[in-house]
Amino acid sequence: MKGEMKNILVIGACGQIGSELIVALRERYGRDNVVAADIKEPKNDEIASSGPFYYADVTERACLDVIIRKHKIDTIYNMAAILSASGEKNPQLCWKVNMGGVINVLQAAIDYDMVRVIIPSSIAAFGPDTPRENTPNDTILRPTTMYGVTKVCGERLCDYYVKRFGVDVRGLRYPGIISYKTLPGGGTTDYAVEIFYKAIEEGRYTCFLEENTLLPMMYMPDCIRATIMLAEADFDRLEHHNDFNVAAFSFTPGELARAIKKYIPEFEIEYKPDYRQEIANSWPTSIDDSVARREWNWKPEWTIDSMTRDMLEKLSERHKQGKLYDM
Ligand code: VAH
Repeated sequence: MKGEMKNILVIGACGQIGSELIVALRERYGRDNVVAADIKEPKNDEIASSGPFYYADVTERACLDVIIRKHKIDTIYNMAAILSASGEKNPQLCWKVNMGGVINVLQAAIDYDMVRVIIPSSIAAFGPDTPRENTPNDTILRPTTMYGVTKVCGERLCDYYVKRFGVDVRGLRYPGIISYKTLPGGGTTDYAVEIFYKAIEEGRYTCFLEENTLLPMMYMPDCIRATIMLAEADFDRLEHHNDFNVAAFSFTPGELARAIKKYIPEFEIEYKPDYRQEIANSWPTSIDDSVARREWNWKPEWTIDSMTRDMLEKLSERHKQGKLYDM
């Protein structure tokens, strides 16, 4: 145990998960003890006005060192990544950002003797020859996307740094994450967020995946809670490190459309699969998260119905104020 997490750096703080993680961590650890960094400026002042923010590129180690030294950072959450769909458009950049970020954060953990680093993985680490139903935590990892390759490499590198250098690194294999505070970018599961905006704005949505594409998903409040629970878990209980399966529910675009129609009966959907269909077909349909439940008491709280109701409530409120896309 390397001591308590006191001064935290969130890299990728303007991303879909990072932008909500920073707010939750500031509430929990104090606004001046949680530093935000990203390669893009915050869209809203919730991040910039609620504590320190730096423009920083996770692949530039010198940028990180300036922040680490100035704020005596002892914990890093590395949320910076290029996701699956964008990664297939520019695989070399995906490797550079995702792996460059992981190696910089792991090396910084050694150089500054950090308490902990959180380096996420994803269900994208699995591939088409992984058992797709109730996918076990420890199984075949032969992904067919560059994003998935970076996640498997990241997992193996993290395990090596735990065993070889004693770094305390942890991470979750996130499923598709649904939220209303920021628009996701470059993901294959993004349809599950876009559909809510279009349902409210236009009453119809053209989905880029086939109707029956079953994928594991999670609502953002569960995602943030799981991330912080794992970060604060007792290291001595952990047999795994940054490759924990977590799940909440799985649904298809058709099932999500039917859940939305309970609130917007006139909602219509059509399906026009694109290149992301092949990516989705390579991923699990459901996840076995028993290891996370055993090692750090994971348990989801949101369901597809409670998530749908909350998403529509929050976005409808913003739409009424003419601010649907004001992030
Ligand atoms: C993506 N949202 O679609 C991410 C996630 C499992 C999916 O990794 O690429």
